[in-house]
Amino acid sequence: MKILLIYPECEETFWNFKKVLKVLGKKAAYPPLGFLTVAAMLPDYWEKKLIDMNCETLRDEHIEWADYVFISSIIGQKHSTNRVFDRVHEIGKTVIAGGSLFTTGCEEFSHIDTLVLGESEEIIPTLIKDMENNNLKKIYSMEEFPSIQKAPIPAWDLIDLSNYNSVCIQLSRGCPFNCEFCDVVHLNGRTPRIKSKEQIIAELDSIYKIGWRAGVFFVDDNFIGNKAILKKEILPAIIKWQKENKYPFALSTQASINLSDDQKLMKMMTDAGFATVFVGIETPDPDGLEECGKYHNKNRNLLESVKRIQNMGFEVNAGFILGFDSDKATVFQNQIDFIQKSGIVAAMVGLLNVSPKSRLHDRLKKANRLIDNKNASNENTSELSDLNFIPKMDAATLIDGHLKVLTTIYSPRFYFARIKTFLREYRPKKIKPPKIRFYHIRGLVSSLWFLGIRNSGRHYYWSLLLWSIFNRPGLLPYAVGLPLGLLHFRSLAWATEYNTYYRES
Ligand code: B12
Ligand code: SF4
Repeated sequence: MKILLIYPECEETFWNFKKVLKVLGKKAAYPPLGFLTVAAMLPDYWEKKLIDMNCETLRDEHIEWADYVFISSIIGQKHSTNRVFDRVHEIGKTVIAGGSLFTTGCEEFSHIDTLVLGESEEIIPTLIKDMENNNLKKIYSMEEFPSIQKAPIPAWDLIDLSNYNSVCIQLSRGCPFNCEFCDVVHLNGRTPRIKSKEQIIAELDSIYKIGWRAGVFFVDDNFIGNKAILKKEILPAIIKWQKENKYPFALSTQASINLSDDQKLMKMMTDAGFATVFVGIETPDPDGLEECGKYHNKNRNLLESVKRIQNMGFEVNAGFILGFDSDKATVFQNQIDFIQKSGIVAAMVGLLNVSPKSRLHDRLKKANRLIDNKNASNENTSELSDLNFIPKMDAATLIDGHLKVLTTIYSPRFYFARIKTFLREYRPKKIKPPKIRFYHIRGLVSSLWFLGIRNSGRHYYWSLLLWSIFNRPGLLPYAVGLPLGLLHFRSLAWATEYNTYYRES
């Protein structure tokens, strides 16, 4: 049996660092972890080919070669997914699709031959049998969340890792919280399921053995969902492994803000080599936090929490949302002020977006406030994206306010000021510096050329470098590296600006 696995193109979003990746000589930020996990569950005697359209062009010959075509997508790949599906059908092949795009929005994809909804570890054996007997069903769905300990080591051999900026692995699925807008509880449940320490070490070994020596992103919904096992088993095992192997990987992950309350946990994480953490802050306004049920962010000084994490040796990236019912006209300036004071350099500010499988969907449906908009997205970066609910605030004010936040925080003046604020707080753990690689040199030259010479805000760049040399000389590599993100964030702000005016005209 010949299986073609197609990973469609990712749209222009916060996470699509195309411009930065290009200067670093990379094609995509991360490999498609879910798909590689699925591929590893298929029989060895089947032939498999994976086309990540973010790295290479999908050609008709690829599709003609296959007996079946598998597609894996999340919401930011919807338009490319539809185009791929049409082409595969024109060529006359059967499509089997899975991933969160379909799990949360399967009604929209009833034209696809076979949909696999939810986590697939317990579905794949039946799927294989049905494919071999030519007896495919329309829908396969999980009855209950499978044990994550059944997840195999991803089939890394199907991709060229050098195309990617960072590798992804996963320790746990699920999050103990239940924020109103979030569909993670539907996708992965509220009780975090966690891999064994042997399993995660085997995964680290697998990427080490194929020569990877750079970033590893733990894609958990909330890495600290089960703190007790982390502290007792997992982190000690990762610390030991990293020490034995001389810290080959710089680790990053996603966690809730209560990480800042646990000094011991933060210390263990930095000892394990974690250096970056993405946190969902959403809004500094307590009314907004109350409304979306993000109680763990309430009744705390959020700025202090961020600083505590930075002081412990993490770069903090964070997500922010505009469009809550409680948002007042001041929300835009408040978000800007908070982001600037926090030193969160990579701040992802999105519009509220209603996932069909969230509590927010149920509430707004009852209130008749949903808009049937198949192009909905939490970012306003293309004419295909739009709101999918009626906000309390006037919609045009919301869209304009979102644009104002983006163009302000991604302006050179604000961006470089944030880097300085961050470097003042940042106390990285001293780990042997990584071996200099070609892409580090490319990064240095690109930073000097694009930000120091060609950028209209170059005086901010040079002033940051000088400041760093005199005040935080040990952090100079960060003062040179972090500005590169501006190449991406500026283009994100411009795309939003273009789209806002396109819509208004
Ligand atoms: C890692 C991650 C990312 C990475 C993706 C890296 C990569 N190339 O894989 C980055 C940081 C780039 C990212 C970006 C975004 N993400 Co994201 N991300 C995640 C996260 C945290 C984990 C995904 C993951 O790797 N899981 C581990 C693997 C093993 O699980 P899996 O992918 O679900 O795969 C399993 C099943 O789905 C199934 N399966 C998957 N594919 C297939 C295919 C077939 C044929 C079959 C049979 C089965 C199958 O089998 C697998 C094993 O059980 C999820 C949260 C979540 N709970 O899913 C959000 C999530 C997927 N992201 C989300 C969003 C909204 C985004 C962004 C749009 C955010 C933004 N505005 O910028 C962007 C879009 C990027 C894009 N692709 O266009 C949403 C998607 C909502 C939806 N309904 O689709 C999620 C669910 C988070 C959330 N609740 O908001 N994301
Ligand atoms: S803490 Fe994050 S992953 Fe957990 S429910 Fe809230 S938004 Fe979703």
